[in-house]
Amino acid sequence: KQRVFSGIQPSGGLTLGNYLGAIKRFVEKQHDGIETIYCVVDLHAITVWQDPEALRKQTRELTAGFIASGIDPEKSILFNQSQVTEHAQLGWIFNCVARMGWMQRMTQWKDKAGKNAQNASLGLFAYPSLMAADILLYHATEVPVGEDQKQHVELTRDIAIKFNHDYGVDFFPIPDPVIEGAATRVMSLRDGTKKMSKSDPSDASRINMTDDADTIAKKIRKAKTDPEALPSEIKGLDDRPDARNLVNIYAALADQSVDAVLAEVGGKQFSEFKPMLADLAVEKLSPISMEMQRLMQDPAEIDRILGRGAERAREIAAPILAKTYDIVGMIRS
Ligand code: AQP
Repeated sequence: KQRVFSGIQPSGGLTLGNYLGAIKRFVEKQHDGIETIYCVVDLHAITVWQDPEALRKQTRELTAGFIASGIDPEKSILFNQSQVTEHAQLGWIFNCVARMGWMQRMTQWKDKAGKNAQNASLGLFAYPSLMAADILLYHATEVPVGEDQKQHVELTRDIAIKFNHDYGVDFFPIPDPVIEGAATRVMSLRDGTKKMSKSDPSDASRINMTDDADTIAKKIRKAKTDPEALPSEIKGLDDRPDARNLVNIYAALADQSVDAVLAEVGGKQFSEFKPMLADLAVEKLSPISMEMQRLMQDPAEIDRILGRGAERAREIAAPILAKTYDIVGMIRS
């Protein structure tokens, strides 16, 4: 059976990058015959310090964002990672399988730890090993992610292969990253060469899923562009990262190909294109943000949904962890 797993960190508010690169595609995976498991990865979030109250709020807000975007907690399993302790348990086993050198090569580690790696948490270094546990704990076969997470899914494959090899078993399936659509890498509105990110200190660099219509329009109006008109063909976007980013966002929001968008808007100036993009963004995002606000008024209900999701997740995870312990040689009496 096809089983999809993916997660998002409650390390800040949801961005348009998370929505287009991840959540919107998670929703598209909810079909008959596919089991979809989506996780608010709070254990990952604390690899960088989080204020406890803010973490709780962000966890609920992200859950509301999933539901408001169309994740149905009946069809999909939706939960927060720390409520299913098997994630941390399998993560430990994988810490003993993965190699230091593998982690050191991860670009996200290098970006986030920067020059001050000695002061980064050990958790941040081991992040990909816990992520491998998240995926393999469900024997998931597909992992929809944005471009920036591809390397981590590849490392998950390496961990599964090494575990199977070291213990002479064929236990963990080798999952595939699924990176598709026009917005696998949404860039900062202030710098088209940098990823749009929840933790970017500049709020103008991103569109938050909770931004109101005026804020969205203002951020798009102020987005960095170049003075040229829009091209009518994709190759005209080469070396124009800011222009390319806005066209990609438009295409993803409109569910059109970049070619189709350029056929329509080629030759227009940004002064004309930006209001079109702002209108489209408001049209698509406002209903989601309004629904998020409505859901956030009942935090107890959100917690109940997460608790129920965790129960369902554990039904799959517990036997897989138990079998892993057996393979490794742990006594369970
Ligand atoms: N800019 C982006 N474009 C496309 N996809 C993106 N994703 C994140 N940013 C973009 C995808 O969203 C999912 C969840 O990401 P995450 O929360 O696990 O962490 P991240 O990739 O580190 O995202 P952020 O927003 O940049 O968070 P911070 O600032 O905390 O590091 C993933 O599938 C990711 O690819």
